[in-house]
Amino acid sequence: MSNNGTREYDFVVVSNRLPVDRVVSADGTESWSTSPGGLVTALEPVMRAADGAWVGWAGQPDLRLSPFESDGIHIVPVDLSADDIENYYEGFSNDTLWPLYHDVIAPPSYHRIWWDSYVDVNRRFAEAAAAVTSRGGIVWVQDYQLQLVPRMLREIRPDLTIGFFNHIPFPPYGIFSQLPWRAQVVEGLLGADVIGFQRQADASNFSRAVRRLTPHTTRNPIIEVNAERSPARRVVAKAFPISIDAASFESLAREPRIQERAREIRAGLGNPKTVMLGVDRLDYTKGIGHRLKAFGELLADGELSVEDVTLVQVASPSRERVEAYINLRDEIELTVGRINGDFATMSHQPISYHHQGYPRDEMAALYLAADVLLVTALRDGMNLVAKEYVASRFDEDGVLVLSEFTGASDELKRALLVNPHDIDGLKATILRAIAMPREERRSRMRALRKRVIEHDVARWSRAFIDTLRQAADDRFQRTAPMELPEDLEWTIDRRKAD
Ligand code: GDG
Repeated sequence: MSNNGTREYDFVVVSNRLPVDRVVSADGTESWSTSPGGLVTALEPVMRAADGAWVGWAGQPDLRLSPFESDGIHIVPVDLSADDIENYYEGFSNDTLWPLYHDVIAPPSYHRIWWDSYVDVNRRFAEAAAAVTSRGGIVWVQDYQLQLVPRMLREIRPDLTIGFFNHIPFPPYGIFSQLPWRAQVVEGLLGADVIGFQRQADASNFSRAVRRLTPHTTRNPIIEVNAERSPARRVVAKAFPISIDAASFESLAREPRIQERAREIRAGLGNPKTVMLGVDRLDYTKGIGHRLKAFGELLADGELSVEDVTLVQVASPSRERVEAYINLRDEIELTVGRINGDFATMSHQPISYHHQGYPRDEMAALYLAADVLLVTALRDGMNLVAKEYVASRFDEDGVLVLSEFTGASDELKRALLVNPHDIDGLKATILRAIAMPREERRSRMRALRKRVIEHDVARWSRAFIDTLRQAADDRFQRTAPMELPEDLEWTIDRRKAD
């Protein structure tokens, strides 16, 4: 407990979005349900063991909530106004950083007013974390929306050990250097003791940006940060490929009701010989259009017939107020409509398209129902859908077609790897997946499963937190015991009052 009565925690996770959703029932009563995301599952055991707290936004504007507890997790809400959401979240996060960090697949927009809001909101997150973390505690900041938080937090609380994990790619310098605020972003991240990336290539891109933009020296995986008036600080920047709770996907898929549902799904599609599946947020990084183009051409060429093959495409709604996403939806739905119009028979439809989100049970049934999973992302930090498919296939069947431009392709080498830009190559790979003999499917799926089961999300969070603890130990050995500035409590209180 701090002097001003705020509860403090030794382990604090900070992410843009809290792991809980606000549910308002018909009679107006309000409750919170834990969102079943991978991050919550990964961090829940750590949070419980450390009695930790989660700092983030509750997903709706102007809620002005006090800290509360949900399902045993201590929640510390950060309030965002409608303007913050427009400028910091939909603007700078999703219309500047997202396209820039995904190889400029869509053109990023640069607006100073969005940047100002990003700085302002990052500061509020840093202050919220500073106010609830105990002396010498650990703070783990998540993702691209909060890249300035590590440095801002270190300035307020030099006693803390700070980690940062980037869930999306970190772009090559030739692309990153477009960002008008590139140096501020790099210095923001360098406030952390450990910076985690999905792939080694992302960590290397970051180190190169550090060399180009700052006077700091890099010797993989260490960056020596030299700041005026303080001793050099060591930052570790390396890959920690994220994963899923593989065991829970497998046990869900093993439930008889899920297997029954998988059979029902196939029957509902008219029991085609082959069911192919795509599951993506409706996002231009996911290469949904490339997948549809390849499938449409295979039907047009007569290499696939609508009686034999159905493509189920789940495109879950995403960022629906951002213009690029509104246009993407129109494009994809036009293409789906054309392919279905051109090739449907009275009894069969080539594409079963769903602009909806589904419960986890239904996802598991879909994975079991699919002979082929198509992941054709043009750039993707990791792609958890690929890993979920593999984890669900306890029957050692199913073929994973996986884009080389996903982080997952670094690990899942026995998938059928494709370059989604090469439409002929993609078509050939789809045909190969459909025709693959059972023995080859089994041997490939076995190898994929071994990787996903051994490298699950618990291992990911353990590896990151161990590195963070190690960094903290090194820091305390290299420097004299750190004294908290005397006016620290005052600083935090004053900032909160502002
Ligand atoms: C970012 C990075 C990185 C999707 N539709 C439904 C649904 N989902 C679930 C999937 C999966 C998750 O959402 C999507 O994760 P991905 O990894 O595929 O992609 P992003 O959303 O872009 O995530 C990515 C990830 O962060 C983690 O670091 O891998 O590269 O872009 O779990 O199953 N889940 C349910 N219904 C749906 O309709 N229940």
